[in-house]
Amino acid sequence: MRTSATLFTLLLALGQARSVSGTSSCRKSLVRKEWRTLSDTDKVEYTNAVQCLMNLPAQTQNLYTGVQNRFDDFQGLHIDQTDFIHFVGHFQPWRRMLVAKYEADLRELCGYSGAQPFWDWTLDSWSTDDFPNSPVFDPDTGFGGNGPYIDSSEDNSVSTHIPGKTGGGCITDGPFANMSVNLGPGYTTAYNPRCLRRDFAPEFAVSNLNISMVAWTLSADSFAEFDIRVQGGTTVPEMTYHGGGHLGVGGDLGEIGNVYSSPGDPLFYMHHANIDRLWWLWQKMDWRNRKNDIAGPDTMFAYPFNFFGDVEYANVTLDYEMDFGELFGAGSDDNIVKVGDVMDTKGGKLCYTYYRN
Ligand SMILES: *[C@@H]1O[C@H](CO)[C@@H](O)[C@H](O)[C@H]1NC(C)=O
Ligand SMILES: *[C@@H]1O[C@H](CO)[C@@H](O)[C@H](O)[C@H]1NC(C)=O
Ligand SMILES: *[C@@H]1O[C@H](CO)[C@@H](O)[C@H](O)[C@H]1NC(C)=O
Ligand SMILES: [Cu+2]
Repeated sequence: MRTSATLFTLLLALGQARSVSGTSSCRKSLVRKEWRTLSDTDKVEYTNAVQCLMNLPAQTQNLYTGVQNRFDDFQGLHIDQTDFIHFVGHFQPWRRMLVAKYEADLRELCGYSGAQPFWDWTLDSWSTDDFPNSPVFDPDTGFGGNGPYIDSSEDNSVSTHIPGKTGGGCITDGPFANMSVNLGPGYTTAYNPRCLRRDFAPEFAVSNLNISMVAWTLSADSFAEFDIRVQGGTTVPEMTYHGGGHLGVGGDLGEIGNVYSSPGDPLFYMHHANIDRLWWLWQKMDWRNRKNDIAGPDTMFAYPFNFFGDVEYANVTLDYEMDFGELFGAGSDDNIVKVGDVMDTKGGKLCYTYYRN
């Protein structure tokens, strides 16, 4: 990887993003900020709002039997859709809409006054000592930390063993220490209440979430290539920053490392807001050409993600209709969102931007 050249590209991108302004009917956009730039009061307002979602009635019981609350609706949808939203061209668009809906619910249902924050994990990935000390894991002004160590090296239920994992048990501090993860693990939306587990893997995190990984990803010159870099592969050495966030925190046993039930950890939304920010940043580096650049298959593990052989597919286009179950209300037309509706964070169905800290 040509680190100096790609870092230069990144700096150039940060400069250019400054001059981009909004369009259409989105005049006063929400500005999403990095977690550590929020005041302690704002941080607690956010985690309180997430707890509020966990205390509001579920709306998708018809589809996912185990959902107990509004937070679970999002997890249920992700579990149900997992095999249609990974290693596809709408991987990033689907999550862009999911996070925007989560943000809207925090504001509209729970009175949260801010924007969805993001976790820029590069700031915690200079060394393996930095990672577990991220402000994001702070027990008082964050999401709490790791679980106690559990040896999972012989655990056959673990699909991908992450080297250097350091936890695995229920988290013991922070606002989510006593939360109930209600669905999963894996492909089930039956009610299965349990604690939230984390299993930090600092070495894996540092090697996938560092600034050169980001610079390399952003140096892709087409969405097709960018998206391949973001999604990475399915084995440990092939993983990149998307897997880095999930498995750097989730390790072998953590909920956020489960490809189906990962949104059971509230950090999912902090990680995916950052993934979304980097897509936004990549788009802003050449907005004219990239605001409509989309690629990739409509079917999981089809070209170019055909790791397990060829799969029949069509390419995703701006007219591709993404499925949100009943997240936007039973029978609502809003549950179908076209890729083209989410290409611009300040247009179509969206109205937010990112603060460059
Ligand atoms: C979680 O519950 C235990 C037992 O009820 C309690 O001692 C602990 O303080 C609680 N922790 C948090 C963060 O709420
Ligand atoms: C940063 O990430 C790259 C992969 O993109 C990796 O090769 C390199 O070893 C990482 N640096 C550190 C210090 O882990
Ligand atoms: C999908 O797009 C790629 C890249 O343009 C192209 O090579 C491939 O043939 C397309 N596949 C289909 C099924 O149209
Ligand atoms: Cu993810």
